[in-house]
Amino acid sequence: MAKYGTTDRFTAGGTITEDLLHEGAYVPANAVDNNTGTHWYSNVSACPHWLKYDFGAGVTWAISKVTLQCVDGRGGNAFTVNGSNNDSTYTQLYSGNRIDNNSVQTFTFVNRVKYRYIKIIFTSSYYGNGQVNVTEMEAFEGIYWGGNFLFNLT
Ligand SMILES: [Ca+2]
Repeated sequence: MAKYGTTDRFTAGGTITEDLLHEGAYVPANAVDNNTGTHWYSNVSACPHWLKYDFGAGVTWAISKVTLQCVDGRGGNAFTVNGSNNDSTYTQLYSGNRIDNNSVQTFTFVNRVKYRYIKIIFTSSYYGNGQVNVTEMEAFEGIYWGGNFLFNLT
């Protein structure tokens, strides 16, 4: 069994941005404020829509686990998780689908590389017009010791 850190690395300490201007007051920061009563809503337009989290200069994490919580029938469906250290070239770490609209879902994957930027790209939405909601998202790293994982990550 893989093990993961228990500290959510998507916090108020970094910077979160989006692909296009969000709807209304539903700013990207609402997706990482640990408050399930606040929400990010993408621009009302076709996918893809994305949220990008910058841990900050000199801060990197080998993210291996992401949780996504959506509401209001506008959850993202197909999505990818991507990492970068220059915000230009991204490596895809995970590709999958959320199984329904409104539950908290956890996605794990093998990644041994520490990245400063994590971008989650939604390529389809459960909502007809392509708008995507994220109420909360979290990111956790795999656990290291001496530069190696302590366990089998399969
Ligand atoms: Ca929130």
